[in-house]
Parts: sequence; structure tokens; C-alpha cells
Amino acid sequence: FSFTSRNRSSKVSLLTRVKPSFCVRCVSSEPKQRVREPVTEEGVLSDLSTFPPDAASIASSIKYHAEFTPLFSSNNFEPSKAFFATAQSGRALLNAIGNLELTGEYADALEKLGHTLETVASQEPDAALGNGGLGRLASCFLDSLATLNYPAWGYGLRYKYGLFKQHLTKDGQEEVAENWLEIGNPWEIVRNDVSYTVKFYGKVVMSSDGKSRWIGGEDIVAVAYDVPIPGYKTKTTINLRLWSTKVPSDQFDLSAFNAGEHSKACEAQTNAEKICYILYPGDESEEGKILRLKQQYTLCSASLQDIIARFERRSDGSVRWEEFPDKVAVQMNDTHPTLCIPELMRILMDVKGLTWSEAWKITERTVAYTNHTVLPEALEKWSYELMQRLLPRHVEIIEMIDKQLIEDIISEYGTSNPEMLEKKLVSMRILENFDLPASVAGLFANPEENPIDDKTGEKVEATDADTVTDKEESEGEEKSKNEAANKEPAITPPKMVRMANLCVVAGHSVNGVAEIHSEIVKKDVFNDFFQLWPEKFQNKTNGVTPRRWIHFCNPDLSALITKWTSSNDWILKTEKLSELQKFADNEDLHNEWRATKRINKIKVASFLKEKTGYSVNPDAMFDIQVKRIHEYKRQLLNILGIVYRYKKMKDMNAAERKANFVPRVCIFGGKAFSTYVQAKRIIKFITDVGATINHDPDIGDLLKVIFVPDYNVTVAELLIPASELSQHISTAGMEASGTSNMKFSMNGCILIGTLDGANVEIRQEVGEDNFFLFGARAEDIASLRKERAEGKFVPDERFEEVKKFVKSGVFGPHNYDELMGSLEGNEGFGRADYFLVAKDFPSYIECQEKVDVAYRDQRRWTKMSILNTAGSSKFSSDRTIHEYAKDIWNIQPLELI
Ligand code: NBX
Repeated sequence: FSFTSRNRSSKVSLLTRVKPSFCVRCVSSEPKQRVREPVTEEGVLSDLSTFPPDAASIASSIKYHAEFTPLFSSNNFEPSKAFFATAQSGRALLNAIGNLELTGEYADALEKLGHTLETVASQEPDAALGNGGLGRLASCFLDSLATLNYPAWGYGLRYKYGLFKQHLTKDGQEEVAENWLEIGNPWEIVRNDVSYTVKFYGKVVMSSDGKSRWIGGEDIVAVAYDVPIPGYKTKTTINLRLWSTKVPSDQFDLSAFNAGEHSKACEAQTNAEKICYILYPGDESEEGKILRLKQQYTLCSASLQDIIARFERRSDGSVRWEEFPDKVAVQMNDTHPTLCIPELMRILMDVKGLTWSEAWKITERTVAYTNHTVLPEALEKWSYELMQRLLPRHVEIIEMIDKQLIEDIISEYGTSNPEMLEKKLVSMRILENFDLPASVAGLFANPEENPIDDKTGEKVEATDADTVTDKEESEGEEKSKNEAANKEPAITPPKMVRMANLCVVAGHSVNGVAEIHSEIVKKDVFNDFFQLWPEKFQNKTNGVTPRRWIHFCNPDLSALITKWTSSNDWILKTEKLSELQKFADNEDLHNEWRATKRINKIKVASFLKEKTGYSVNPDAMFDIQVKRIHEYKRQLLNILGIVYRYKKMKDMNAAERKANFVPRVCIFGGKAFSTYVQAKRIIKFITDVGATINHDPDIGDLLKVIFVPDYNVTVAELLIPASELSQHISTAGMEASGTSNMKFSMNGCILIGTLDGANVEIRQEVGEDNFFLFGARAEDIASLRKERAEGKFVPDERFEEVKKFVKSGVFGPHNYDELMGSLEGNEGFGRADYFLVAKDFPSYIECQEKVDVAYRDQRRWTKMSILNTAGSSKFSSDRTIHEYAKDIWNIQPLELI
């Protein structure tokens, strides 16, 4: 079907594919001049409205995002600055037609065909190809890049299966494969003309010209699938290029197949295809580790080959490699794309013939790194031995970078203090558990034997008096032999490659994702690097797109904001949201605000009924914690707070209960990583608590506890607009930023939280009175942990009471010993309450009592809610992207002609 849009005279056909040969792309030699040229071999889009009408397809214009590594490639002459990430974008249709301002027309057209937009939209499976916040952030960034007309692309892998579908059974979480491509994917354009060979294994040889060459091994092919990302109210559409892997066509073993050895014939094919089967395949086995490393390398190699090929094509025959960093930026979103560094070095040196120092200068100026976690166990390390087998040339390059780093460190700190120098080297080196190179090893062999002259930094020659006689030496040897024989054989620690260190060393910029997190990155995680290169370190506080996270997911609130701020400018200029402040006490706004929230709550109530069978009262407070299940995010603190509330209710009579408690619907959602046992226990515990409380006739509507299965972007779009209180209660210093906190605040939800991640900035922006703060501060965590581990901390009586209550079996026969044991101040069951649940429990429950008091006063609550929306303007990803563009990528928006 077709129709003429309000703003654009273009026919739009649903579910037709854009033919690559009809695509256009933008080219400009200056940021402000843009001309369009037809593209035949590469279907890069800039402007949907310029597609021939019969080919212009909304359906193919925007799509899912996978675990991707957007390489936002910018530069002056083509859209291609690079950004690496994971994407998790949910559904595409409403976002696409919304950004093109065609929602009304689409709805009308569908109605004429006997359908509603809502039903059609609900047919689309969520593209849950990301993991959590990291991936969703990348999707928001793509929306902002397109909206703001920045020349940028995303790159990623096209996973056949998403993370997993979460089912809840009587045993807790069960994972089921998520076959999101099963019924086809109208949002992608397969580009069989854009493919690259990616190599694994093999060996490095020196060719006659003295250059290293990587030969042999196993080759696979990465084929591009393009996903157009249209901006809001602009003609710009950027590209998300996802790679799918297959076996090179000449490698199908026809003779084996004909000889009846079918499995053998298909082996190479399966090997290649399985690289893109799933996101984060289990990596406990050796096979699993190899697969993950193959995924990372495929992404890096194919994307860089693509970027370089485009750079060369644009260079009019004379490639000036030194200009590469002016034209291309690669933003590595976490460490998954770290192999970009040695891959760019390899291509520049081994394929393009540059010298080490030329290639290094280019690489350094091109790549930048965003850190998303301070958890030491989440900082990626790869086995050196495995990496050397799979990527022998890259390991040589990494060794060279490591050697160069050692030299830099020595030249900065000198050798006069070997102890300090050794500490620096141990903490900063890319290669972990390695001996020092021979050139410096002597310094540390035995400082007693090799004293260093403090003034000159030179080794002092041994005098006769220092000389060990042969006899003494052999006696010494004998002694050590005896000692060794009596000891357990020493376990040699495995040699590892530290990916984050490589990113910090090679990147010209390193950023955290919220102010407090960036400070921790400087003061703690990468402090030694910060001391050496302070100019590299930056903060880029995360943001979320106000299009998806207010305008589309909460149309009633959007209309209200437009009405009260007198225009819809706020969608692009979120600073206009602050105009709501002047109406924070206006009764009419209050009534409309509350009515909007109530409509959203009713929608959620019917969703919960359908998904879980539980009925909830839409007049109760909707209290929500939705995020990945992780001990540091402390869903356990939330549920123990609920248990405390329940126990208190049980100790009262009906009248007292009613007088003392505000009715609440406590909603949880989130996936636990499939091998994260403790996280799965938490899910099981929450569902068990819910099963008891929800069926307790004494409690009724006063308290409901619901775990929403299979939390994803679509569920978030439904829950967030209906939320009144949301929980962001991580142990201070552990959540890098959080982004759902921003979405909740934008939608007029009040946060209860610790001073962690972006909470700190949200509280500053919305005002201290409009945020429920509790808990220990980041700077106190280390000493509190120590106190807890040493058994010096005495938990609050109320906490002990709650644990006893759980152990009494009130929530069923399941044994929660291990879960509850993790909260004891000893190491018996894990990490001695490492996340300080016991410590923060009293301030948390007291804060929750203040929440009840505030909610009873609906005028006060509504004002707080309005002031949250009004104060959330900083958290638009448009602001974040402008900062990346200016401070890291050095790019400007294109001005459309
Ligand atoms: O990135 C998340 C952080 O936890 C959030 O605080 C932050 O807001 C968000 C965006 O900056 N990190 C995250 O989602 N990490 C991963 O998904 C991840 C997955 C696997 C892995 C490392 C990180 N090996």
C-alpha cells in the first residue's frame, strides 16, 4: 500500500527491500557541503526520501541492532567515524515511522487494510542481540548520531540467536534459544557484494622484502548486512553494518560429500557459521574461549578492512595514510573490539607496507576506548597461548607494543627505584605473568646484588667483597633444592593478555561513562596510566534517546510535555524540559500528569495479568527494579527489604497494616547470565517470595511481588512509563553509570538509590529533595568491606530478623543457605557480604519508609515526579554524542542541503 506523507511526498511500501543499486550516500569534502552521488557497489544510505518511491521502504530502513561494534567513522569526506559497542534496540517499526514523522499516516493506511498499527507493531520480535546497558547505549547513540547529522556508522555481528529467552519455572530461570530471525528480517539488506576474508591460526613468515606475513590457517568470509538507522526529523539515515560469517565458496568439500561423508563435508561450513550463532557463548571450555575470540576478531578484522577499503576508494589513487586518523575514528565500546589495535597495525605494516612507527602513530590517533566497568573480574584477559595459536601475528604486534610500553615506563620513572619500577611494570604491562625482557630483567634479578646508583641510575659493579664464592653459591643451590623438594610444586600463573591495558596504551582517549566512574577510572582502575598520561582521560556521561524513551514509549506524557512547554521542540532540545519547573505546583498539570501515569499503570496491570496471572491494583505504588541480575546491583537488598515489610505486616492486625503501609506492586525483571549461579538463586528467591506474599489473604493488595519474565527493550518501554519508584541501589562505586535510571527519571519516576554511577548526576539535576538517597559512599566501601570481612561489623537487628524469617521456611521448602550465607561476614559462603547488603540494609529500609510518607501526599509526589522529568535534560544521548564528537572524534554535524 502507499500513501503520501504529511511532510514528504514519498510512497512508502511496507516490507519491501531497498535495492542497493538505488541507494544514495552522502559525500562531502567539507563538513558543510554535501552532495549526493548514486552508489552502485555499496548501498550506503543518507536520505530515505531520495530513494525511488517504489523502493523506499520504512521496513527496510531501520532495524535491530546486534551485539555490535559501531565504528563511528567520521570525517570530512564520508560518513564513517567508528564506534564499537553492543546494541540492543528492541523493535524497529514504531521508532522508524516515528523518526520519519509518519506514524499517523501509517496507522491510517493500516486501518484501511483492516489492521491496527499496534497489532502490526507487536508482531515484530525484539532484537535482543545485546546483553544489557552497554548494548542499549549503543542503540541510543546511533539514534542520536543520525538525528544530529553526524557522519558515523555502526559495525557489529549479526547473531543468529539473541542472548536467550528467559522462562521462569519452579526452579527459577531457564534459558531457551531466541530465534529472532526465524520468520525473516525485513530490516536488513544483505550485501553479498561487500565481504571480506578473515583468517585464523596459520603462521607468520618473513617474506623476501623483510616483511612479516601471516599465511596458512583457516579462512572464513564475513558478509555485510546493512541496517539503516534513520534520524528524527532529518533526512540523514546512517548505517549499522552487521557481519555474518560463512565458509569461502571454494572450500566446500564436494568430493567428501559425494563420497557420503556428509558431516565431514559440512564441517568447515559449520565452523564458519557458528561464529555468528550466539552472543556471549559460554566460555568455560577451551572451545568456547576460541569461539569468543574468533567473534571478536571477525568483528574487528571485517570492520577495519571495510573502513580501510572505503578510505582507499576515496583517496583518488594517491593514498596518504597519515591522513587516515583525520578521516576515521574508531571508538572501542568496552574491550570486546580491542583486537582492532593489532589488526590496524598488521594491515598498515604487513599489507600496506608502512613502518612500525608510521603505523603506530596512525593507530594511536585513530582508536579511543570507553570503559564500562570497574569490576576486576569483568576486565577482559585472554590466554596468551590461545591467542598465539589463533592470531600469531597479532600476538607478535602486542608483544612489540608491550615492549614499547616497558621502555616508556622506564624512561618516565628511571631505574633508581627498582621496587617502584617493578610495581609499575607489573600493574601496567599488557602481558601478565611474563618475565621482563632481557634488557631490563637484570635490574630486578636481585636488587641486593645489583645495587643501582641513586644519582646516575646505573648499575653499580660488584666489588670483591660482594662476590659470592663458588662454594657459597653451590651451598646456596643445594639449600634451595632441599627447600624446593619439601614444598608443593610451584604453580606457574598462566600468561595472559590484558585487553583493557592494551586499549589504554594504544588509545588516544580513555573515558568513563559517568563523572564518579571516570574519577574511579583515574584514581583506581587505571591510576598508573593516569599518572603517566593524564591528558588521555575524560568523562562522557551516558545518555538515552528521548525519542524512544519518552516520545514513542510514552505518547501521552509526550503530548502533555508538548502542551505545557508550548511546542515539541523538547524532543530535540531537551533543555526545554526545564520549562516544566514553573508548573510544578500547577493543579491542572498535576491532574493531567497523574491521569497519564494511571493510564500507563493500567496497561502494565493487564500485561502483568497476561504474563504472570497476577492481578494488581493500579492505584498501588508501582515500584520497579529492572536490570541484569547481578550481586552488585543488589536485587537481594530490594527483596530482603520486601521481606522485612511483609514480616512487619504480618505482625500487625488488618487496620494497623492499612494505616502503616502504602500499597505497593514491586516489580522485578532481568536476566541472569546462564552460568552465574548466585544470580539465578536470586531470581528463584524473588519468585518464591512473590508466590507466598501474593497468595497471602492477610496482605491482599497491600503488597505484590512480581518477577516479569524475559525482560527486554519492549517490556522496558511498557514498564518505565508506568513507574512511580525505581530502584538503582548498587554498592557505591560499582555501577559505572546505569542508563535505565535516566529513562525512569525522564518518565517522571522518582529514584531510590545510592550515590553511584549516573545517580549522582541525576540527583544533582533533579534536586536532592526529589531523589531518595541512602547507603554508604564509594570512598568508604573498601574500609567497610575490610571491617565486614574481619568480623568487626555487627549487623542491624532488623537484618538478622529478616534472615531468620527467611530461614524459618516461610517461603517454601527450598534451601536458601547459600544465598543467605553470602550475606554473612565470613568467607564460608562466598565473599563475606562483599556487596555490603547488611551494611546498607538499615538505611535502605528507613529510606523506604520515607518513600511511603512521601507517596501518601500525592501533591508532593506529583511535584517530585514533574521535577524529575523537568530535570532530566542532561541525560539525552544527543548531549553525550555532541561531547564525543567534539572532544574525541573531532567531527562536526553535516549541514544538509
Ligand atoms: O554499561 C554497562 C554498565 O554496567 C552500566 O553501568 C552502564 O550504564 C552501561 C553503559 O555504559 N555494562 C554492560 O552492560 N556490560 C556488559 O554488557 C558486558 C558484557 C560482557 C562483558 C563485559 C561487559 N564481558
